[in-house]
Amino acid sequence: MDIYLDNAATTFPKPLAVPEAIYDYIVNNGGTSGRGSYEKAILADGLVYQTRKSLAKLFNHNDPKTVVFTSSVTESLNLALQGILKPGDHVVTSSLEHNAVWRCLKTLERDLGIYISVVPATTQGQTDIRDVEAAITPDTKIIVFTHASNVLGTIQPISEIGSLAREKNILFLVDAAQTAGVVPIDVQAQNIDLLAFTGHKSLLGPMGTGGLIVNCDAEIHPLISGGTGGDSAYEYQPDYYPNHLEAGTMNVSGIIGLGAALTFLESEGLETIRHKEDILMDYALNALSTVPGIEIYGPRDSSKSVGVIPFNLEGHVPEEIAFYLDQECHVMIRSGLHCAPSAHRLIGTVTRGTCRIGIGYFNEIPHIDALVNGLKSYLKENN
Ligand code: ALA
Repeated sequence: MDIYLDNAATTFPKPLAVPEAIYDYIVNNGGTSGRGSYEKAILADGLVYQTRKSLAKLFNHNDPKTVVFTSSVTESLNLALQGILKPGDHVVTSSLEHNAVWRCLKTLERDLGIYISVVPATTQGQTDIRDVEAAITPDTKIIVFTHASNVLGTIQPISEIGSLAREKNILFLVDAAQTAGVVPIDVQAQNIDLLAFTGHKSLLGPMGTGGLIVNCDAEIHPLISGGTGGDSAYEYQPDYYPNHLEAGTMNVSGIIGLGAALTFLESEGLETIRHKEDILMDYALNALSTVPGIEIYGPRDSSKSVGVIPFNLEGHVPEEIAFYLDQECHVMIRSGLHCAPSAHRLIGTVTRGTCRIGIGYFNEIPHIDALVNGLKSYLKENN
């Protein structure tokens, strides 16, 4: 039996309703969205709009038209940062950012002349709101924070940062790559102006789907220009949403698959999902601590973290451990830097990396047992 424990990279499996909805659309419909007046195109358009509505409901956003679809959370973050920042603007960010934020900011620093302040964090990845406040300057345009680190799992104080940003009239952009679908998010109550999310992680949808919730009236310059299916004689990108930020034929099949995943999530309930992942996380933390020579990083507390556990075995190379687990035990985990070197700098693993398990809703206790047994047999064979 294959055991998948890399759900922080992408969730697997997906609810069967997801491939079924995609299959049904491709085989029985196939119409484009926003571009045709025939019945199938109107039906496809309705399904896309329904997915916007489900996302707006999930994140308590009041306008489905400002749920903008993108191909990934990386694109959403680039859209927000590149679309808003101007030369001389200052940005406050965390010590835990994924390269989706960090490389984008560094490129804007080099090519546009923005300024970046990085808020310190503890080695468990915890951020103190006073350090966020201290980093703000009169030029701060955006505070961009990951909601939870993809390396350490640590959940960031998003509500407190949101209140601070609102009080100081600064835009607040949240990277919800690791939290959307498992940790409740309320863009209104948490004062989140821009929420970037992906469809293929805890939302349980297909790859190639993601979006940006625009809960503010900041002008966002489009990343790309092109056809929107309407106002075609107008020579620029329309200024109304979602067309302002969506150009080109949409990923209708992916969005319909995401819509089916959202229906599944709603019927299971976020609380049930989070509760199950917390139980698995607590079990995994205990079971892993019985492995000789293991060093586990992060908060080691499911209430402060999403289902991500990074670890090393003293004297062993993470890639070799992950390779052994896959080849000998059919257990899939991720090793390396996880595209987030800043978080590895915090825990002193930037040259070596770590192993990382990512727990998902479809994991069960025997999967954790297989991982722990696999690590113990690796040690027996390699010590
Ligand atoms: N950023 C994803 C991960 O953490 C791909 O694995």
